[in-house]
Amino acid sequence: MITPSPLPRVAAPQLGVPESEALGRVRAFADDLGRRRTVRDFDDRPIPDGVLEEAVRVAATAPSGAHVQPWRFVIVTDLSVRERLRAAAEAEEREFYTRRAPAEWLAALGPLGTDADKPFLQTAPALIAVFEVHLGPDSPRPYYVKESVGIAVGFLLAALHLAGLSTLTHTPSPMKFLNDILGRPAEERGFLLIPVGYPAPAATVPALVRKPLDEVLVRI
Ligand code: IYR
Repeated sequence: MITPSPLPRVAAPQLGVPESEALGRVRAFADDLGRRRTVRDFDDRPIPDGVLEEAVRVAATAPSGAHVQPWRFVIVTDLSVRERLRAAAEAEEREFYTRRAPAEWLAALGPLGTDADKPFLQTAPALIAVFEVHLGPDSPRPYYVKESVGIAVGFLLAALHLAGLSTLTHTPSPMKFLNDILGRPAEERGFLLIPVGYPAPAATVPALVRKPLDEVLVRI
């Protein structure tokens, strides 16, 4: 096996944020991202041109194992494709809610009120299907795929929130139907299906409470 030679190196970016501004900036970011909520009831208001593509550009800046960038993002706005995705997801979800899910899991979902109906796949003006890209004819072996794609999706959700858009990290299971309907090759494996848009005027979200910092943070 030939070991490729190291890449040429360039200067690390000095981001130039004054130290006096550091806390204020990160606090403002926390407050802003803290307003993000998963939304399940979307308006049909269209998404401004170019926003989805730029948000994917943000996602694709994520770090990845061995810099393999093992992700693919499919933006779906075509209504007939969204309808097919809804029908296929609901078929899997009906199995999940009536047969596959253990009682304990259903109990955990109870407070959130989710069920097998997924109208948001049709009503949201856009869906972003996120795939992990595994070894294939045109793709190298990736490393830490879930970590890499998970970070990229975090960037994506933050970018869409910054643009004033709401999202839902939908996890239909299994996701093979995404490959079939979206025509993706076998080395691409569904990771998440993300409806994007504006909340319907009457949309509500559960009154969740986030854990206080001292419950999620340990300092040593
Ligand atoms: N995939 C199902 C079930 C589901 C599972 C979890 I964990 C959630 O946080 C929400 C839903 C569904 O999409 O309904």
